[in-house]
Amino acid sequence: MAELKALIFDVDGTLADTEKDGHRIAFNMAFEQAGLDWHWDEALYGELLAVTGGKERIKYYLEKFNTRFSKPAGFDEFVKGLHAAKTVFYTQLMAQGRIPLRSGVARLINEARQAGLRLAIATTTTPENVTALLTNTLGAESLSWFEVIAAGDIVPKKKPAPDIFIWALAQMKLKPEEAIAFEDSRNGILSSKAAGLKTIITINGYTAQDDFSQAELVLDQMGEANQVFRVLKGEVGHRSYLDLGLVRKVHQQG
Ligand code: XBP
Ligand code: MG
Repeated sequence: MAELKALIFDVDGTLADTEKDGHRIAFNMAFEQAGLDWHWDEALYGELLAVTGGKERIKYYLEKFNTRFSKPAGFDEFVKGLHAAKTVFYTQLMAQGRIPLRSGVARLINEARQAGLRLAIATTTTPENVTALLTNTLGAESLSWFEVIAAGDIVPKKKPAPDIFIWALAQMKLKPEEAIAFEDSRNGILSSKAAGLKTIITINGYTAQDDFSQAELVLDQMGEANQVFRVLKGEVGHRSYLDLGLVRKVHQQG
């Protein structure tokens, strides 16, 4: 078994619960600003999460849930404009410190840094959103902790395609067996597994019912010493939260 050299993190849903109270709100603010009567409530947004990428999600909404909207000339530019406005609103929400990191995330990242492991991010979200989340949670210096931040349109095919993880691995000159992925969703695990990565899942409200049969470990959260995790799949021995020792154990298995 190869030695574990790097941890590769998804962002939305994994590092922080950004979808319901972050992205969704920012989309709605952009729609309102543009004078559109579209509103994505929590339930509809859950359905829209089937498609990753904000621009792609807007198009999916119009194809499947709002077919009566007549597309303006220059439709792609219209969607791009809406999405750019959404990104501005989203980064403003992050600057207000609205969304904390999920339990255990900061601790695990620090453990990994202390152990000399390499860190990367592989996400479909826009790069500015990653910068905003990290800066407003771990501090601006945390951006330099991640050797690679693979995000947004850097690869044309977003998750569930494996491209973003493959791109991150190539940048780091690592084989998939030398890293492990952290994900929260079905699209995420389809992507990480197709890139050949062992994967640890932390579920959230939108992804609790997803099929994670391919995952090595499925938890409700990473947890802390005083915040015990619930194990939905996998072997954790005596542990009650996800520490680096357990990550290494999962990496070594099978
Ligand atoms: C994240 C996404 C993104 C965000 C919105 O998926 O699907 O589309 O919801 O980001 P994952 P943008 O966690 O699997 O990477 O609007 O910036 O695209
Ligand atoms: Mg995610």
